[in-house]
Amino acid sequence: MPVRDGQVATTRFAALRHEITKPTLSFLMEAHDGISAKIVEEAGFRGIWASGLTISASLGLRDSNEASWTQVLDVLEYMADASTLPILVDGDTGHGNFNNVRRFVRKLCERGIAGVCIEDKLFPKTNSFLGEAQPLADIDEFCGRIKAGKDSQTDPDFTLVARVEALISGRGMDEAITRAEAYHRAGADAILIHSKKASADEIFRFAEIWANRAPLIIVPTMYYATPTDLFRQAGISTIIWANHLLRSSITAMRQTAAAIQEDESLMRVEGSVATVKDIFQLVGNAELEEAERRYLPAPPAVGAVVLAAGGELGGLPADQPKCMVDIRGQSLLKRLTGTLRECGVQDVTVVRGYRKEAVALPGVAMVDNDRFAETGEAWSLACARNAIRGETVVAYGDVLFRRYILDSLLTSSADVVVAVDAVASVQPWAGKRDLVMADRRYSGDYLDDEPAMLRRMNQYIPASEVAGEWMGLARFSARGTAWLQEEIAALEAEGLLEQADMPLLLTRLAARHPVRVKYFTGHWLDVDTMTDLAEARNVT
Ligand code: SPV
Ligand code: MG
Repeated sequence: MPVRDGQVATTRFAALRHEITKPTLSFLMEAHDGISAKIVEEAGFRGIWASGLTISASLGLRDSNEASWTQVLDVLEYMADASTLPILVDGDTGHGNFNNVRRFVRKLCERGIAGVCIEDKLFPKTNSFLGEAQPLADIDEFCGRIKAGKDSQTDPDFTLVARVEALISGRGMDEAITRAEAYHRAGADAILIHSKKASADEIFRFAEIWANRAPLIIVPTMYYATPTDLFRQAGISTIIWANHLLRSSITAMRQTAAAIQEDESLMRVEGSVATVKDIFQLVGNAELEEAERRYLPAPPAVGAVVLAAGGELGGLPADQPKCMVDIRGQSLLKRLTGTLRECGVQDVTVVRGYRKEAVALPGVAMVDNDRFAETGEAWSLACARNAIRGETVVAYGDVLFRRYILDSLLTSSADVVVAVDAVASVQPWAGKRDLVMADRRYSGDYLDDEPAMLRRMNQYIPASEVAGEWMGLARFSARGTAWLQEEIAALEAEGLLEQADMPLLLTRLAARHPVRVKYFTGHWLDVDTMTDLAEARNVT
């Protein structure tokens, strides 16, 4: 339950009542839909003003009861769902006579709307800042609306605010006070005294005469320049900032629309608008992901085998195995398994060999290739045979890559797919071992999604034929994994398993089965030298 000023408000009704009745000044911030309600809460406000003007305007309507009261109720439901704050709704005139107020209040209570403000005008209302001398309701009739509203609330803490329009309608201070007194006697929990003057003088005069007989609420839209401390000193209970989120969004939307229309491009606006990620965060996508894990059947687990038996990184002190080098506070292996896990690959098996006692990571299974000095990668992979089942990722233990690269392999429909850096085909490739020849080279398009198939992988591909460099990352579907097991068995039967490397294994696989090449352009590296290590420390 929210703790407010040391007190525990057990409901939103109680929370609003507390805001309005507590001795210090409170603030309600305007919202008009679910997302603006969230933004009010995010900003730290303790209550929301659901403005009639801005809810109407956000629907493209005038503040003249063009939206029906049930349509307003629907908007309120979104707002209440989107935020935990109490909402005081602008109930206009109550949408009719006492009978309409009764039904409105009951429905508000049902939907957890903490309070309503009704104004002493006639249905259909007109915004207070339009025209002069708008007709006011008969005092007794309006008192009937107040009583009916109070008699209909189903929560004892529901707040009914009576709004006095006498000053705006030019009826003078005496009538304003008379009306406020009558409304208070009729049961209103607070009085909203409204003014459209640029100076707050009449508000201060009213507050002085009123002398806090009931909490006093104000809306300084027109007398915005008055320092807030003066309202504090005048004993005002609550200030409503009545329309500023809608107004600021109109300004922002106009600027963005004009820039895009003019430029026929998003470049100018991209840096200044909220990110899509921000939207996901605001509407709580993280909660949905967690709920999916709780309620959806778990997808078949994806495993990974990381080949980390190989030797030390030249130049590193203390014979450190390559996968354990420190990249800004985390071992390379920890970063690699972290990326795997972020992509949903939980069961990670590491094949270690060189300085195996130094290779350890909690929650990661270790398999040893004790013959690492005289065997190759295929042998290491075969050491982890038992972990190669179902969908499996195979990765070198010295690579780092951006998460989207693995995400894209995991969502591929191919049974075997290898990540290939196409930029490597235009870079100096001499000395690189895992060069790729494919049936189609990278098109150069940002989104190259056309399938390409692996033909060969080794260090002898002629420069003119190189399609790129394998990043040391491959994904096998359950079927692809079975092919991989068959190929390991075939190498073994032919006496080649001890010396085979991954390029040979993948080339043989590609001769029998489709092996898809997925092109990327950078965003990965393998750590072979101290220079690579320095680069890894920079980019990760
Ligand atoms: C609203 O926000 O809809 C109000 C305040 O009623 S005002 O527009 O000032 O009348
Ligand atoms: Mg209004």
